[in-house]
Amino acid sequence: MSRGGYNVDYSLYLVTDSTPAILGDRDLVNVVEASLRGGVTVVQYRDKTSSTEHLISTARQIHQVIQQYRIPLLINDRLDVALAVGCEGVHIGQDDLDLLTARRLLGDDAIIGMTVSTIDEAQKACAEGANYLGIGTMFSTPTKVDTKTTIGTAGTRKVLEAISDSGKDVRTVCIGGINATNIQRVLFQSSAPSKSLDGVAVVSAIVAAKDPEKAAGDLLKLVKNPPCFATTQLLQSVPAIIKKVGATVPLSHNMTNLVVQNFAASVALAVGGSPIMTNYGEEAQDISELGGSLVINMGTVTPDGLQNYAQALQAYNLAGGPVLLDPVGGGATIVRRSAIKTLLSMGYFDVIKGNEGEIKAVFGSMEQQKGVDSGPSTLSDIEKATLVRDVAARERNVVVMTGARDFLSDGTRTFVISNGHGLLGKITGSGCVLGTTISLMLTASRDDKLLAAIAGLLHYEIAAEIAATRKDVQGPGTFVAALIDELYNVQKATTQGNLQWMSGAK
Ligand code: 3NM
Repeated sequence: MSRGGYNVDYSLYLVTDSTPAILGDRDLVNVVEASLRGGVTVVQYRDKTSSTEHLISTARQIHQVIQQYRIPLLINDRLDVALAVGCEGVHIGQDDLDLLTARRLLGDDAIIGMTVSTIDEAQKACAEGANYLGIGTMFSTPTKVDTKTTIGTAGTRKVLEAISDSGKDVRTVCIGGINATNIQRVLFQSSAPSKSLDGVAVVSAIVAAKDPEKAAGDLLKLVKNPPCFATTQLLQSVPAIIKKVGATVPLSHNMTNLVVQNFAASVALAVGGSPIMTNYGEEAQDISELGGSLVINMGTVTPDGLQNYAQALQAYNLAGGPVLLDPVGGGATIVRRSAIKTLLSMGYFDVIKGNEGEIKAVFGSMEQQKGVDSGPSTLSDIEKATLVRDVAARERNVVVMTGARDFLSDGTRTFVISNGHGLLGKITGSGCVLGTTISLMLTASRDDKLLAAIAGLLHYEIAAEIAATRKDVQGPGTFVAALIDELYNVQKATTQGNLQWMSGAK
């Protein structure tokens, strides 16, 4: 069984119901077609009572319609029906066939979703290779009166938190009693800092609606646009920063390591800047007067290098140009620990960006970092937030700590950003070129460095998400090329006003 090569968008997941109380006397296939016109993004055919013959015939008709929309059809519970129809997968409940057997029968390409209500069920489903989880029951609902438990938004959040470090890219929707009135607050209140819902699943809000097309369209709009109560002033200002970079084409001066010079230059161009890659301190004064920003990346530090950095840092501090420090491998060697101390004493960095090991080294921790990778995290979310806040308050600047979730603070305001994609961890220099991206944003948001860091992170990580789901991306190699494309596309779409910024940021 194949998922048809579709990139599954779980934003608005329709579960069908054929009972007269919900469907009335309408034709299910017509109702599904109307909801597809309205914008549902996944359909699950669920019918607990009809004959196998009827199930197969209806599923076939739905599948024919849905294929025109390039979205997947999943069958509730009945693998035999899914196989007979050749659709994209199944949804199974806790009392149905077990996941491992379903996977064996349907193959690796099939989409298999599972209903979960508890942390244990969710962790087990993740471990067994579910593609997505239907978390519920959110609220009691007349559509399904035999639900075992209602867990509300707080219970959903606990499940999301528990699976956030599963190491698997498992998608999530919630289900039960969700409609146009509560959909936005459900998404907002259910989201954990570490993992958000990918969408909502509904039955009656669409199937029982007088006009399923309009109902689906209205729900999709609500899912795609974060509610007013969730938006912050900062987030609303992000597109303007990105646009300004595109309009002003600032110089991006990178004193960076040998490994990433080419990649960083390409990223600077894609994001809207004009790169100059030189590690020679003597040149810095002239360059610093051209209105750009400087990245000091200690990736391949040498005694000469340190002197060059100091010269450039001084030039930029005097000229007023922003400087970003990337203390690569800061906790790996005595030389690097001491280099950080020297650099911090020599001048001012507007932003310090690093992984957990590096930010710990900036803080002054003597913990050993293995190479330039951060290694396994030893800090809880609260400890990470406290660390970035304390270092930023000490330095009076902005500190960005990257990871599966990024923590950033200006000493007063502290944020967590959950965008990005696992493939960023599989390519060389992904952190370094993020530094280049943020440094360019600093030229466009000189008064609010935190806003610049948020803009840079979001531009970069949303581009990574788009790149990672492109059909032509087969792994880390093709991802690099796609990432550069999408950084460029995000810049272009933002400048043209074609990107729904508020719905992409997590
Ligand atoms: N599964 P409505 S709740 C099909 O908790 C289904 O697993 C649930 O219907 C679960 O959107 C449910 O009309 C019914 O409330 C949801």
